[in-house]
Amino acid sequence: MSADGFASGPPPGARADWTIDQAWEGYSPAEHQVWITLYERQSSLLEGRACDPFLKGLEALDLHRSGIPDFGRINAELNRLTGWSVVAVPGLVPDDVFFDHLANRRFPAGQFIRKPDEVDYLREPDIFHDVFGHVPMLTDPVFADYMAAYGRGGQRALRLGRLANLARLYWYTVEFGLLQTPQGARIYGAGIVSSHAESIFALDDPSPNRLGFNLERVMRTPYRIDDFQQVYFVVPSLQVLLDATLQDFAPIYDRLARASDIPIAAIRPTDLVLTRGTQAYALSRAQ
Ligand code: HBI
Ligand code: FE
Repeated sequence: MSADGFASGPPPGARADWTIDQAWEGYSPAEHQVWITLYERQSSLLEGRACDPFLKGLEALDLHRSGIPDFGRINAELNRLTGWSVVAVPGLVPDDVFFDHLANRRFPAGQFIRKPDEVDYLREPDIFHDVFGHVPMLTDPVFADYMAAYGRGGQRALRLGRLANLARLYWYTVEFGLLQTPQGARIYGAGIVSSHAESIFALDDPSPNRLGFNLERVMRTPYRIDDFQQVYFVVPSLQVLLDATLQDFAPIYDRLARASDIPIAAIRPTDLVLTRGTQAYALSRAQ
């Protein structure tokens, strides 16, 4: 097993870059029904919660069709909009493979869909998390550039041994990021927007901290992989995200090597505090 816990090469049936055929015609009516159930539950919730670029992406890619989308169909439009395409993979892929796909504007999406009894939580990103959660934002030119820049940054972080810091940036933006708008904070993070409960918790619950986005602050902050986040970071615009990746990370990594992690629920004097959370949810789960 290699460092990141993967067997030396791609699984049987997968290509060298870990991609597989989506085999859209192979999905059963029951699998299409899971997508429809999840889609209808989320889309009725997201007006007024998801940011405009996300909602426009859902429409542009026609993801509300009845059932699991055919990557060939959505890629024609996605390619035209931002040069991105969705490729099918069996599940999580090694970090270096993941970053190479992102750097080349290919989003690796799980080919499988969760079981009806897994509707709320699943171990590994399935096609609903990846295609409903991540792909609509790839229709936005600025975010599309950010994701490609992140892929290049990930390749460099692997070479420098700084992946843990960079993974936090992905987690608190691409997965759990919030965007400031004149109407208030709106969701752009895939992990939130694909979760019914967290789409409510992230915006409405008094428990989590909501802090202004700061690149190095985020890269020093651990995250939860098993429950709602205890802190969400809010960007003033997607351009701020892209600009943050266009600087040289070497001096940042040098400073991070000498800086300690910031406790997950802590608020620092230099933080821009939008919500000083009660942490009541996290405390109730800790007992
Ligand atoms: N593989 N398919 C897939 N999807 C992911 O989101 C993913 C991955 N491999 C690695 C990974 N994410 C993270 O470890 C990196 O963001 C650091
Ligand atoms: Fe994800």
